[in-house]
Amino acid sequence: MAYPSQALLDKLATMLGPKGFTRDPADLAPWETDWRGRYHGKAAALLSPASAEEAAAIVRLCAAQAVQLVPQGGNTSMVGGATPDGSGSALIVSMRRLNRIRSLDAAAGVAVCEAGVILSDLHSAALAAGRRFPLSLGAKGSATIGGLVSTNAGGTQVLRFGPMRSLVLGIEAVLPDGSLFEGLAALKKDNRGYDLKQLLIGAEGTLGLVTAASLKLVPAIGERAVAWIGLKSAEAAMALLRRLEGALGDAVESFELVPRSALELVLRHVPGTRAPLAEPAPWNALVEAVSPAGMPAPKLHEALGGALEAGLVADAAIASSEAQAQDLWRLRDSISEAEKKDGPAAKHDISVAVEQMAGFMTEAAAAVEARFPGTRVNAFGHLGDGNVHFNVRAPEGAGADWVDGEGGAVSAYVHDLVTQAGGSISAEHGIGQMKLAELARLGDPARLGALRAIKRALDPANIMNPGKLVPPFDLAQDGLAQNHLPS
Ligand code: 2HG
Ligand code: ZN
Repeated sequence: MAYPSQALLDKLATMLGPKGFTRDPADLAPWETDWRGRYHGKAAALLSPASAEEAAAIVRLCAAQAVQLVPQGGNTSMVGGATPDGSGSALIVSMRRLNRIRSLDAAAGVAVCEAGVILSDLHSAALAAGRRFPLSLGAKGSATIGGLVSTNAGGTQVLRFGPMRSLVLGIEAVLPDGSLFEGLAALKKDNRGYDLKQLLIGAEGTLGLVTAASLKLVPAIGERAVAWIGLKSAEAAMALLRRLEGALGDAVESFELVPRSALELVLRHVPGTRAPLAEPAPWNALVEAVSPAGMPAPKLHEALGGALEAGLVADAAIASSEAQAQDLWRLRDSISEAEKKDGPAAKHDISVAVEQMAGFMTEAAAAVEARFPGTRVNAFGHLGDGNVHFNVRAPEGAGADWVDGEGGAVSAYVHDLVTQAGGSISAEHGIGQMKLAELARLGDPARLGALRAIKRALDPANIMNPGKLVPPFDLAQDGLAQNHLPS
């Protein structure tokens, strides 16, 4: 790790101009803390390149002096993945000025977007062209394409079209030596060896700076049907999903599980929301089924009617207008925010095999609440992907320090259970800083060895997003000893 010299800072300031370079503490402050307010860092400057060439020039200059760079998009990481350490030596590279949609070919179904394009802007542009970019998540108004690629983001629409990895057709990125990898061509077939594009997806900026991506667009929706369904158990939710898939096939695009506790948090903390069902149900599913333009509306009503008769469903509300559909989605998309407002929680983003998840959740919730009295499991999310946010709320009245105290023991316990079940401790949020120690503790040696070898090979000086994703090689001797594990 090296502090940038005054000469380097001067050179960067001249190259990037006032719009692209600042050291003003007021400009830096919002980007030195993650959105959950858990990680607080310090940067020597904030760099905002306006082109891939400027980004490459930044990396070349910094690589020459082993100055570390922290790439940043919308700063919506759930795991401190875009926050610098506290040393004040790193430079934040904001990709937000690189925000052009370079091209959008509706017929081919490809959009080439720069890293700073905001997800909801891509949604609008695709719609205007009669297409759709299917990936969506609560933070769509601020999350950027570069961050979504770099974290292989998931979200609420993964069921049919997969996570970011299945939607990225090509990538342009600056590698840690400052060379520009020009891989935007949307080739369907390409067997020139190791797939650098796939390595960069989900690399959390540790192998390079993604400057643009070619993304897959899918047919626009003709009609969508959105329903909020009350259920007795998580197991019943899983059975309902399989039943709906049987009846509607891949028209079922979302199937989100919401426990009563999560809905109550939203109703308590998010103004303008109201309960979707007359009687609160212990579990709820938010389902969206779509049909392409010109096709009859999805047969969600009929399928739900059958499930109701079979006793699988307790109650259901089907949105009868687009405004109602949006209100139902708002309930789901606000859970994170409501949980944060309510108080401290130990957050877990876990996955197990899809068919195991309902049983796992039920057993793990009982085990956690018995072992840590007063805690309240709030597990919600992407049941159809085998991925839930198994968050554990602190006992009533606990302070923010609970997360790093007992919360740490809770997390270790949850992660042990998930690992024993053959699952993952990070299904969609990534490792960042938050899960680094847990990945080191629980990652199998082959996986950790390969992660480290790849990082070492592509970024030997460890300048790209240090202290994230790759657990330290050897704390005593290695450059990565500068990692900052959560205290
Ligand atoms: C979601 O699915 C996000 O809402 C955030 O991935 C989950 O806050 C969380 O734990
Ligand atoms: Zn999620």
